[in-house]
Amino acid sequence: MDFKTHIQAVKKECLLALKKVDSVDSLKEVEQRFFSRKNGELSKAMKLLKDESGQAKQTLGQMANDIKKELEDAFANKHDELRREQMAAIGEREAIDVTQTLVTAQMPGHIHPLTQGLWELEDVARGMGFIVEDGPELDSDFYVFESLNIPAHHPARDSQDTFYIKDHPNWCMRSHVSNMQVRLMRKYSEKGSKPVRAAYPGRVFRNEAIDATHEHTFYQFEALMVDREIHIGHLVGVIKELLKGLFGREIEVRLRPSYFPFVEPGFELDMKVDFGKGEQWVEMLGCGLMHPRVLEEGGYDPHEWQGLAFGMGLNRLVMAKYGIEDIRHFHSGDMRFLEQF
Ligand code: FA5
Repeated sequence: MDFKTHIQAVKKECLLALKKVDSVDSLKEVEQRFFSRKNGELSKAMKLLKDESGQAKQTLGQMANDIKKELEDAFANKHDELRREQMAAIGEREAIDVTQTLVTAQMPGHIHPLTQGLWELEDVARGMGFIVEDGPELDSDFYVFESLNIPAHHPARDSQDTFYIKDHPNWCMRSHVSNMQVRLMRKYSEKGSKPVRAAYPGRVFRNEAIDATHEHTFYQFEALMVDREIHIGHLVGVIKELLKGLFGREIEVRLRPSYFPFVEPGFELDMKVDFGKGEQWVEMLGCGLMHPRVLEEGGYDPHEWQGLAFGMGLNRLVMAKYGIEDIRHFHSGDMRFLEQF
């Protein structure tokens, strides 16, 4: 077969194969079959050119180049055509019907159970004359630990291990909202000591082994009072009033002596609750009378002033209120859980 007949046969065959192509993958296969430098049909045909000579060789060479160019264009067009089809299919598949009724209009959102509990507690606290304050989640080691009688290497740091900022050892995610104690007292004592009643709820963080009652990120509701005559009666009274407001009934509690470096004496308060597996005593909060050194840090003379403080685990209170058996439900994003509140 002479060169001319051969290359024209290859062209015909190639155009026929191209016609049958229906996907980018099969296009690649055909391209490989004809254009592969090593053993493509076209390259093989081109090699026959060397048997020709003189003027004929030049004319045939020109013709071969034209055919090659024509086939390349045909491939490019086919490729565009396939891409367009592909995009149209995606458009069809992922179309958004902007005229469709808004789904959210039929499924209004509602307030998260933790926020509901928080707002209820805030209401009761305001009713007792407490101002509600907000504080930083990322804070200095001073406010989270030092100012609360917890120097570096104090064992109390182990139970409140938290998340530190790389290259900034003096900053951490607060492990309790007690980081507000000295900050708040300083604010109130700045222009001469005055009595304080403040609540300061918020999110806290701990390097914690997670289980049904422990999260690494949870909420606390803390409050403090500073005045000239504060005693444990006030402490228990305020706590019981808050619990009564949240639960809508008198709550049975038990106070156990405990140790927090920033109070003296210190206690833990347990509540009898049913998380769905029968009643049991569960630790709900830490509390106590303010340590003289903390009062002093806050700008109050401990010989004249006294204070109380208590920090409750908001997640656990809300669990107790609704009989929620696992703390991990709160941040699960599971609608079956959330829709119950
Ligand atoms: C504190 O955080 C103290 N700042 C509380 C305090 C305030 C004491 C003022 C004295 C005066 P504690 O680590 O025990 O204490 O935590 C307080 C409450 O937060 C616990 O009683 C519990 O209800 C809740 N809690 C603690 N760790 C977790 C956790 N990992 N997940 C969920 N709730 C927790």
